[in-house]
Amino acid sequence: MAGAVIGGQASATPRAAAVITDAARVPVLVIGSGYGGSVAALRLAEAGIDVHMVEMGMAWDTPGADGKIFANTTSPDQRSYWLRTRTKQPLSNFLGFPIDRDIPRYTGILDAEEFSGITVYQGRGVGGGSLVNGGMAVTPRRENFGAILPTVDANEMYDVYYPRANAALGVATVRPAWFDTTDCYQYARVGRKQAQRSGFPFVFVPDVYDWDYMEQEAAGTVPKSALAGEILYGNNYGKKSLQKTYLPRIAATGRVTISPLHRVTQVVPASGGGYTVTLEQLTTAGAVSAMKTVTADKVFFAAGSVGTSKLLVKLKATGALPDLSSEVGKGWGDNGNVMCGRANHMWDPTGALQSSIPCGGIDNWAAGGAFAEVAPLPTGIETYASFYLSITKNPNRGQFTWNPSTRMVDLNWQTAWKQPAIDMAKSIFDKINATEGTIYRTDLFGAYKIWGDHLTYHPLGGAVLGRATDNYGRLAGYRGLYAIDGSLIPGNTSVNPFVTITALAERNIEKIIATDF
Ligand code: FAE
Repeated sequence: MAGAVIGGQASATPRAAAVITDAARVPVLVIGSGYGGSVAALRLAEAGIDVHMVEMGMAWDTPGADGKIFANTTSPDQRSYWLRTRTKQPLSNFLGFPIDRDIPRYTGILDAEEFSGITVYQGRGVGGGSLVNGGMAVTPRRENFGAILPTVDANEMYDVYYPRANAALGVATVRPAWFDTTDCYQYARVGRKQAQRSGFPFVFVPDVYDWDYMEQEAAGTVPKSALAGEILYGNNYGKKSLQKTYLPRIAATGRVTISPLHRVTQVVPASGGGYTVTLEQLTTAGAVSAMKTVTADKVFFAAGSVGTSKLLVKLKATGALPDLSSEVGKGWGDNGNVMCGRANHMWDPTGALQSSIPCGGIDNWAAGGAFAEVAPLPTGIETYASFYLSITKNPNRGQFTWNPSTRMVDLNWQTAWKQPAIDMAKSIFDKINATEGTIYRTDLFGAYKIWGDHLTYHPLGGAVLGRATDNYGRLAGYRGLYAIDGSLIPGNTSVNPFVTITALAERNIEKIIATDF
């Protein structure tokens, strides 16, 4: 299936014209096809440079037996998880009971990657995290930018690169008059009312979901996605993932090939210049069906914060790229993610029908260090629950290190390091509970557990800009190697990260094309 129809079935990714062949010599290899990788590929191709993208996940362009490309959140199947035999749902429990179930092992779309003390959720496939995320597309407040990327010129970002990213991603905000009346945002209106009654500012959160399409879903005139609970395992309609924005533009240049189910394992300097890159071609069962070795003049690491950090730490420690900076692997943060639910009174129902796309949040960053999104609990029944994902100013940072005995990369995070995040979230919800006379839910993350403090959706850092790289993502120690994804950002963006990742990639690639090619 091909052809981009905004709002229509998410099948707009062009089929890879030709997967990369063994012994190929290419000008540019991009590792990963999320935000950073897509920005790099598009701008390089527009500048007349041929690019090969390699992506360890699948293409996500072919419907399954049910006629849909993506599985529904309420009925996970093999498409839902990356090489697991049991689901690992972020909300692990309901009414205290575990809700995970067995599934066939498959190269599914959502990776729940487990490190000590934290599970890091990531998208797998052509489009990276854009395939699984909530589409919340938030530009940080300008006054917070200096703490997010201290070495980057804020004027340039807010005048040029944030607007460029927002336009290319198709960012927009819910229509307030519709928000005020639609059943599917009753939960968010309860969230707004309760925030305001406790004196907290409620703000609309922009998103890349097609809001006109969602209004049509509510009117019953189009197939449902947000209103059918689709989100974590992909949206079949409505969401403008990279499959509907950057990737069709990349295809239109005619200069880019994309090789899905290809995983990079090794990058070493090539004897005649450039870099020799080793790729494993994967089956959908996760087995290696072929090994390929290609040579690239330049390599862009866009495997995401975790993927890029793991590769760089391993390549430095094993002697493949020994001159990489000792900063590689450092400065990793969870964007302060923490989740919780509150139990409302019977006179404050949050609605049986809930749009899976959040559209508003509580901004207490300046006073309490937390920005809390009012998130859905799309169970299909009335739960009287309010649910929140908070992004907080958690100062703790982890480090990736090479473990020679397991030959794997570890992350030294500890669950206790979420305590500052919990305290910052409590600065909002203790007050709301006091005002409303309500309590926290204790049944969503285990039996009698209030805080979802075991996970993050927003891994950031590990190849921090200006430390492991220069101020444009050139990796120290090697000409022609770049990091261009969330690994550049030192652990926190004060809001959801992908707009900042995209805008920073736009800034960096413009400079790199002008000076390095
Ligand atoms: P990313 O999009 O993760 O792309 C990296 C790609 O590289 C992936 O496709 C990998 O499969 C691939 N890869 C990794 N290792 C290799 C390898 N060795 N060889 C080949 N390919 C490889 O990176 N952010 C928001 O701003 N708003 C939201 O609403 C939001 N909701 C989220 C919800 C969920 C459930 C999750 C998991 C994330 C969410 N995020 C959200 C985070 C956002 O998706 C994430 O910050 C970006 O996708 C990161 O972009 P990168 O380009 O860094």
